Amino acid sequence: MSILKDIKFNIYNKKKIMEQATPTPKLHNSQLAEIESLSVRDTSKLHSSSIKKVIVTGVTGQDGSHMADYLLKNTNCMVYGTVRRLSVTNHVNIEHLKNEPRFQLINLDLTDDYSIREAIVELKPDYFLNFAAQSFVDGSWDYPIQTWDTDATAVLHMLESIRKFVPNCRFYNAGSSEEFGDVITDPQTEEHPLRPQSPYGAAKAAARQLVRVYRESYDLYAVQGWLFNHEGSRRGKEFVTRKISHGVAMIKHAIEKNEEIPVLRLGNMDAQRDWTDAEDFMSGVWLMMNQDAPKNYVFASGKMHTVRNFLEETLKVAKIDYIKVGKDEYEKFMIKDTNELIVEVDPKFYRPAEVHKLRGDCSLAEKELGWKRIYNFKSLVKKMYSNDYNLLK
Ligand code: NAP
Ligand code: G4F
Repeated sequence: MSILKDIKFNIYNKKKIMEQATPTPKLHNSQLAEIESLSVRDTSKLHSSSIKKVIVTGVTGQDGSHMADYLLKNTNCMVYGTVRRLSVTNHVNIEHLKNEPRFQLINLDLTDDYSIREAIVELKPDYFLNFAAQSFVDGSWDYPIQTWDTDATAVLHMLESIRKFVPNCRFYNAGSSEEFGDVITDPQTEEHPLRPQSPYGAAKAAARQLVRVYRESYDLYAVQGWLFNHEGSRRGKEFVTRKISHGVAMIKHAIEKNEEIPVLRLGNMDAQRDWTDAEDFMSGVWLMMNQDAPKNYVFASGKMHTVRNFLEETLKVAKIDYIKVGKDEYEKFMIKDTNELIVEVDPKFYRPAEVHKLRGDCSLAEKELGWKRIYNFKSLVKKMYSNDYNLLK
């Protein structure tokens, strides 16, 4: 068995090997609630050359944390997750990795190009997976410039440093179905034109062009997948699926405790999305990063549901019998027996411009990468609701 295989199966050997691979400095021990992040100034001697180094930006977020889990489980890579300084740290999605010897946090802020360059120059990664972004579409109208800086300009800084200092490093940027925006065919394939409808979609589309230009100009392995909406228990609570799973779990607890019911307020119930379990996408991204030649793919479920469908499925899983009245901004859901209000539309959640429907065609990824999904819409709803219900207990 190679020493790399030992890492996976033998705790004693794992520690021993990582002492060789990462002599200094050590992660903080389990007394601490959070993992201490290091300046890359301190990490230049953290690895042996035989172990591949992967930088995962946005590791505190949904996808970055799942990607770290995927890599630690399925590869022998050393994973460097990036974090930025916040007044109150938010390591809940990576809490379980605090004693993992192949996982190290480093500091990187998308708005600080020096920190991007330092990470690349000092670590000389084999892969750079960029999941960090201002990822909330609605928020991109509130913070259009910050969204552009983080979702487009920062990508340019990454590409520049990679081409100058580590041209063999494989680069992934997290692209989005929001780039398709105002869609003209259904479902959308890799051939669909970019018609973004939000500052967020426009920034991701610009980043895509930069990735292409750098790939073609400098022969970099640089790609940007089109990932359709993906969700799960690590999703931020402002996104509609988690807002629903959390909101319905709150309603269920209130019913069970005979307390006042917290009304869930939503925006456009008719919007349609192609929702996949986020865990299913990690293998797709990694497959995309390990082909003979770089190529962009669509990742999706191929199924489309309205926001209303997601809500109704969640109410069903929660075993809440309801009646529905009204239309558009007057649409309301009430408990069947008591007529108590549980959900209503609030136009304040409508967007300045809406992407009305998105559905991806992932047949190319299935055919060329052999990518497969495990979960479906119903299992996703069940997982998200159960997680929130149990968290609230
Ligand atoms: P997320 O949960 O919002 O995570 C975003 C990550 O970016 C967080 O770790 C956040 O750090 C980090 N970040 C934000 N601003 C930063 C800054 N200035 N400097 C450093 N880090 C910063 O998003 P996600 O759902 O995992 O999505 C991951 C990526 O995929 C994003 O690029 C998103 O746009 C894209 N995407 C997502 C979906 C989806 O359905 N989830 C679909 C298509 C594309 P903090 O924790 O410090 O805020
Ligand atoms: O959950 P959402 O905020 O996700 P959205 O806008 O589709 O963006 C997500 O998916 C993109 C991929 O297509 C990613 F690139 C992006 O980073 C993010 O992960 O909203 C989904 C739909 C929208 O049509 C919105 O108008 O739900 C509708 N909606 C209705 N009520 C609501 C609400 N959205 C939110 N966030 N909150 C509501 O109350």
